[in-house]
Amino acid sequence: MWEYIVIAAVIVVIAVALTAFLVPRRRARRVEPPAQADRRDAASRSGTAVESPAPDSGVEQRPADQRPADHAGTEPPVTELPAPEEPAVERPEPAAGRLVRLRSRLARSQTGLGKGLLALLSRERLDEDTWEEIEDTLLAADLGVAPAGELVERLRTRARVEGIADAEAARRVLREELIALVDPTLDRTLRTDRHVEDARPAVVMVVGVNGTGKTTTVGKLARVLVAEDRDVLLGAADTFRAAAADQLTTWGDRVGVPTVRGPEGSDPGSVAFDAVKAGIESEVDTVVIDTAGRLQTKVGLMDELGKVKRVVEKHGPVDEVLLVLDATTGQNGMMQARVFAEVVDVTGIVLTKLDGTAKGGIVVAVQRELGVPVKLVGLGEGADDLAPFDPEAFVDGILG
Ligand SMILES: Nc1nc2c(ncn2[C@@H]2O[C@H](COP(=O)(O)OP(=O)(O)O)[C@@H](O)[C@H]2O)c(=O)[nH]1
Ligand SMILES: [Mg+2]
Repeated sequence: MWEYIVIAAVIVVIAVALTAFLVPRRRARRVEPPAQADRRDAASRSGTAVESPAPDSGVEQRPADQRPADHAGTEPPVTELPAPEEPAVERPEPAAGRLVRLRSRLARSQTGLGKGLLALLSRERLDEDTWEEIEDTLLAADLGVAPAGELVERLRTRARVEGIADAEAARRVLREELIALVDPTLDRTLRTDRHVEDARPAVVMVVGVNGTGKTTTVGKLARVLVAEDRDVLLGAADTFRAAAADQLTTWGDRVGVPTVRGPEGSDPGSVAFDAVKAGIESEVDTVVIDTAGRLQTKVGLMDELGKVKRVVEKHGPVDEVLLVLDATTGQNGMMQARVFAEVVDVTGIVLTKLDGTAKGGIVVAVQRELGVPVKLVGLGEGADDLAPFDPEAFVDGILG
C-alpha cells in the first residue's frame, strides 16, 4: 500500500519538474529572433565564440528618429523586423545538390536540345549535312556563333580520331565536350562570408533589368544563406515602387531576415548605405541589396547604379555584383549584359527562368561575352528554385 503512495508521489514530482523545465524553454525560443537563435546554435555547434548582439542592442530595433542622420534631406530608412507573433519561420532546404534535384525541370525545358544533338551525333554517317544540322541546333539554343563553331570542330575531330560508334559513345563525347565548353574550371563561389578581420559583413549587390527576377533572386538567395546558418540582412534599394520593398520584406519575413527600406522615391544609394551600416552594427554575415533596373536611358542607369555602388563602398568594397538575366530573352539579354558590365564590375551571373526556355546555350554565350561565370540559376517560381550552378549537373540536365 505504502509503496503505491510513494511511487505515485514520485511520478507527480517528476511530472511537475519536467513541465517547469520544458515549457519556459520553448517560450523563450519563440520570442528570440530566429536568425540570432540560429547564429548561436551554429556557434555552439562549432565551438567558436561568435559574439551575438544582445537582443535589444540591434540597430534595427532603434526607433527611426534616434538614428544618426547620414543623409540630410531624405527620410531615414527603417528596418522592418518580422513581427514577434509572426507564424513560425520557414526552414529553407539546403542549397547543396539543388541543381541535381531540379535536373528534371532542366531536362523538361531542354529536351529538344539534348535529344536533337544526341540523335544527330548517333547517325551512322556523320556527313556535312549532319554537322551543319548540329551547328544549327546549337545556334538555335543561343550558344553563340563562336562557341557553336568550336564545339562542332571538336566533335568532328573526335569523331575522326576516336570514332563515334554508337549512341552511348555519342552521349559520352557530347557530355565531355559540353562540360568543357561550360567550363568547370571557373570559380563559381559566392563571396558571402563575413570579413572577420575588419568586422564587416559581405555585401552582395543584385542588378539587372526590371522583370528579370532580381527581387525574387534576392529573396531566394536569402533563403540559401539562412539554410547555411548565416545571419542575413536585406536592403531594398529599389525605391521607385513601394511594392518592390514590400515584395522583398515578405521574402525576408518568411525566413526571419530583416529588411532595410526607405520611403517610396527616396535615394536608393542612401537606403543601400544604411542597409550595410545596419548590417555592420548588427554583426550579420551577409547584406544583400536589391536594386532598381530601369533601362530607359543608359545614362540614367549608369548614374544610379554607379552611385549606389560608390556609396556602399564607403563602408568597404562590395564583394559580389550579381547580374540577373532572364534566359528567355535571348539576344536581348545579351545586350543588357553588355550595358550593365559597362556600369558596374559584374562578378557573377544569375540566369533566371531556365525552366521556361530551351535556350540553355545562353549560359555559355553570356559567360564568354562578359568573362564572368554563371553562379546561380533560377529554375522556377518556387521559393527554393534557385540553385548554385554546376556544369556537370547542368549538362546532364540538358542531355536528359
Ligand atoms: N519561371 C520562373 N519565373 C521566375 C524565375 N525567377 C523569377 N521569376 C518570376 O519573374 C517575375 C519577375 O520577378 P521579380 O523578382 O519581381 O523581377 P525584378 O523586377 O527583376 O525584381 C516574377 O513573377 C517571378 O516569379 C525563375 O527562375 N523561373
Ligand atoms: Mg524587383
